[in-house]
Amino acid sequence: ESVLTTKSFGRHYKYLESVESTNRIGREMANEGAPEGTVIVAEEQVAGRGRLDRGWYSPYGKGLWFSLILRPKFPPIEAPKCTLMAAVALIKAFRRLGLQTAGIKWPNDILVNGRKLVGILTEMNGSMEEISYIVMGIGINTSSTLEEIPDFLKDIATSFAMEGVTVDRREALNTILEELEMQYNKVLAEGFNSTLAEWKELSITLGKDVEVRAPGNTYEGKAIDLDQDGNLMIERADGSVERVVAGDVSIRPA
Ligand code: BT5
Repeated sequence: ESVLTTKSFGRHYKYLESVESTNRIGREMANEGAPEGTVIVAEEQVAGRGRLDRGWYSPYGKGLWFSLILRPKFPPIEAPKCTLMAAVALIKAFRRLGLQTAGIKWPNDILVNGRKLVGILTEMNGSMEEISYIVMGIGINTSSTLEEIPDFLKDIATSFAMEGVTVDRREALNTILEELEMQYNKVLAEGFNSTLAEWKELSITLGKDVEVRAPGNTYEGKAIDLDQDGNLMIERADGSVERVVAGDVSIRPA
């Protein structure tokens, strides 16, 4: 059974066989006035993107590669927390789909046993005062097998299939859109506090010794908390606390 039960998310829907990047189509559609909740899904992305000009491997039919347009009224400074919100909603959806072991690595990865199942790319357009739109891109590996994925991903990526869980992509997308819509409505009604609390519960980064690679600065420390803006707080050996606004964090083996 896969009947869409959302009110807004996925009600405007564009399905494409092959695109450069669904986020790119999302930005174009948003610029042309596409409403909140618009979803763009592709079977394949030939130039799927991650953060910082990195690529996102998106082979035909092997994953859910999609983007969601949001038009929230909250201030632009809140926008980065949409990535954290999405990660929480995705974990809840995955549990409903039979995958119980996924956790969140700050800021935008969902991992299973240390391997990346999901990447999230949140892009915003607007001014300092007002968000015009957010395009939230989500890539989920569903049926890729270890044999199929390229060598550079063999040690770092996983999929539902590789974790022994079979998913129907249509049902999975419906479940995900339901959870995303519920989480988003909660944020709109109550703000981000309870979502950030849920994020902390589902995080695999907090409490760990990590290496931080921020622009122009690499250091080690312990991830001790998430602040109100969604930044990761790192305690260094000398007791000082750093806030990571943007960057990559790798969890050091214990
Ligand atoms: C991300 O970037 O994780 C964000 C990925 C967002 C993808 C979605 S798909 C729909 C929408 N349209 C797009 O064009 N993008 C979004 P980042 O944290 O920079 O991680 C990128 C790194 O993840 C790469 O450098 C690889 O190491 C790894 N990677 C690439 N493809 C992968 C895959 N399919 N599965 C797991 N890891 C992957």
